[in-house]
Amino acid sequence: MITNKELFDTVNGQPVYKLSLTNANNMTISCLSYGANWYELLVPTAAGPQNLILNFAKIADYQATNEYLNMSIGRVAGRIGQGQFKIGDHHYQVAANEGRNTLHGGPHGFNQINWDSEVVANQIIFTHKITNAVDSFPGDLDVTLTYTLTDDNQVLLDYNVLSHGETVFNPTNHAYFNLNADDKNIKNLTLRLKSSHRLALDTEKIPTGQTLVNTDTPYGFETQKTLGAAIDGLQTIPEKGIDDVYLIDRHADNDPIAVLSHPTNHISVSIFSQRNAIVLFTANDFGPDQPYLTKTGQNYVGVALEAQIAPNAIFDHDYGDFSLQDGERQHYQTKYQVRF
Ligand code: G6D
Repeated sequence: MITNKELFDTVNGQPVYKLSLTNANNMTISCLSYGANWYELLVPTAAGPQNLILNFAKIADYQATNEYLNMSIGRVAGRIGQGQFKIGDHHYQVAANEGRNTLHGGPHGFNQINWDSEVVANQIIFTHKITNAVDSFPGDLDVTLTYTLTDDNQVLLDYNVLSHGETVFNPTNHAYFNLNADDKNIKNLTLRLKSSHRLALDTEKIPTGQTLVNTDTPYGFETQKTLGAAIDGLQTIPEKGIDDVYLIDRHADNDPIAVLSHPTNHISVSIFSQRNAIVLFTANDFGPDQPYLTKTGQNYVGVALEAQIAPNAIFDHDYGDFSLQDGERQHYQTKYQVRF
């Protein structure tokens, strides 16, 4: 395993490092300390290394958008209505950053942190102590985010925390994938999801607590189909694409919850997770002005697949419970099997 750590940029006068790993098959991942960002997923091709995820050239570009481009997301992925929730009988109010609601951990979420970072053996390790005083969530969290690259071409994302005081924790990664070597958007890619239902969302994209059937609708991916077929079938709704929370059906540990494939170049990414939801977001309104390094800014430039516990678990424990008590540890893992 080849490792590297180098200066990438600065943020608020602090160094932002780029850390990378290359395995025995010449597959590389790299990350940025800012946002514990997944910067590159490079596979070898006849034309040279191909990045399967989107990225920018400098930190200012990440700060200029609200796309959370390939950022680590936490304490809590998704939206918390009016930033309000309960743990037991305790009511909490956290900072809003999307109107009256809290999106992706609020204005001081994981994506805003310049993490302590090191690369050791086949792991890129990010650490940080997140405090209530900074992000307004209850309790403090000792957080370790680890990217592991294996010689089986797997990328493992491990989230480990120790809670000081009760809190909530439901992290994800906001990587946008595009498996095309040329400048195509994602409409030609195929997707299969282990999901027959999704959460109903209100006009602010807050879960209503109801579920909707995906089967035989443009949202259905139980059998592999192109993202374009789904997107074209949704042009009459305001979103003009998908930005939804898919509930994962019961499945074996070695069954992927999502498989994203290119129709011809043999490249695919299979996602494995034991949590009960995955957000599918098809970048529906990404304009031409975004300076991605490998793609022209365009609608549907990438597809985000964000494994997590269903966000409405924060108010409905029928969908899970991502609260932690004082002194409690928690670990989640998302695994990406890459084929090329
Ligand atoms: C939009 O609604 C979507 C979110 O799901 C996504 O995470 C974000 O853009 C980047 O707010």
